[in-house]
Amino acid sequence: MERTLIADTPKLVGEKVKIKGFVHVVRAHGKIAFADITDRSGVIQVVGGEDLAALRPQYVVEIEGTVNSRPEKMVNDKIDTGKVELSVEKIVVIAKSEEMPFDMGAEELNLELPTLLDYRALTLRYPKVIAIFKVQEVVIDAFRRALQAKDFMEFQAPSIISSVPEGGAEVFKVDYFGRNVYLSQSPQLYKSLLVGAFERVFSVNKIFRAEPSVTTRHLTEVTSLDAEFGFIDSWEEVQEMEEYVVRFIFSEVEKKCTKELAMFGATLPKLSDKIPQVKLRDAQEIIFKRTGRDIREEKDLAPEDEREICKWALEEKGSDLVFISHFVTKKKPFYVYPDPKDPTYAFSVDLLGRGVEWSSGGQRLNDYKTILEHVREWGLKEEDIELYLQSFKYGVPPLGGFALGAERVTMHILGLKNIREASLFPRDMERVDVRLSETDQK
Ligand code: AMO
Repeated sequence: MERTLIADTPKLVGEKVKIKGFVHVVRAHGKIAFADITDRSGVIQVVGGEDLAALRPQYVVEIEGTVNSRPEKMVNDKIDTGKVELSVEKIVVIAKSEEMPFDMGAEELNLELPTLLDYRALTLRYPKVIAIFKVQEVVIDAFRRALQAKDFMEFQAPSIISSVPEGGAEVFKVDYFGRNVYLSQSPQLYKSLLVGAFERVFSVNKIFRAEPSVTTRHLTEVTSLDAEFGFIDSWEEVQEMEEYVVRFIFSEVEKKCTKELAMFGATLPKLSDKIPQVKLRDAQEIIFKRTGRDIREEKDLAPEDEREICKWALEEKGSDLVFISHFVTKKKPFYVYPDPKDPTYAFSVDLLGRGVEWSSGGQRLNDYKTILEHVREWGLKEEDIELYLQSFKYGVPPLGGFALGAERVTMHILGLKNIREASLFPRDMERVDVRLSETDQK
């Protein structure tokens, strides 16, 4: 008999089927037993006797039986197969599982984060954990499709690079045949130079940040959703493109992830007709007026400022998202485009959502001579970014772009407390798959 996917069983009432999947939970009541069996398509209740009662959580099984309608009062509206159940006729155990270290059948896993991650290969099987990554897949796929629809071309960015495009110390040095190179902090220089070849590009790739602190919003390996395009008329065009992409992502998640959102009691971020936008200086003024905290001379927003300006955006503009523009030029990487009216500030724009930064972006310098001046001023070596400079030497149109962190977007769509939950295999300074102990240090 061919395998039937669990999701198809409600259409097959009265018929014999064979399902294959995992035992999620077994409930034995005397001679009668119930089990929830999951496969990639869903979950179904199976009814049987001693054979079924003998199964253990996470056993891999093949079950033949008849699909029956459940009695009215046994219908479970919470699952798609809630109107049916499978009466067991034959069970084959395909693979056994050892004793569970915790109750995988519980309504909520309720594990401390370290335990959730120590047992990642197992906890990834939990339906609510699976749901996080279904949402993330839709986010990434929507990012791709939104840009493809605007004629952007996908490229594969290198991970081994010779320079530190974003500046700062948060970079992993790699011994490369006796020379120093780095794990890519960002595909920034490649996406910009590719504008010279393809005009509009995007990439979905890993970036690496040697974040020396353990916070709820930082990883050392991040999935970066990068876009860059040329022939822009202004930095605002970059912001508009980003808004279009983010709206498309939300609409796709709304369409395809109803079940997953419901599992988390999550609602998509609220949007007004247009995502509000404020300059850094104005944001600081707003925060000062609202809280009395005078941060007006600061060069950037601290995490509590980001939370406050997001609160303002929601209360005053009805939006969970807000663009902050015109950051301090010297606090941004060398490639930012200073505002000609006031070069202290740059045509850069961050998107904040639900209290946290989701992306950075803006217009970039495209004039070769000005780029060389910035390279010197920012203390970079021309030879480290030779190909990038080569592109601009031979002419690149006005350009800009942005990068969204896929884990942060997923985390804030679902209201997760820690970004690690939104990464299949999160890396931080204390963990690479397993917890790193001091004795591991070389
Ligand atoms: P930036 O450094 O702001 O900008 O990174 C872009 C976005 O990537 C995500 N992100 C992170 N997420 C989790 N943990 C981290 N350690 C981490 N670092 C970054 C965030 C952030 O907003 N080249 C520019 C982008 C551009 O201008 O196009 C850049 O890298 O969501």
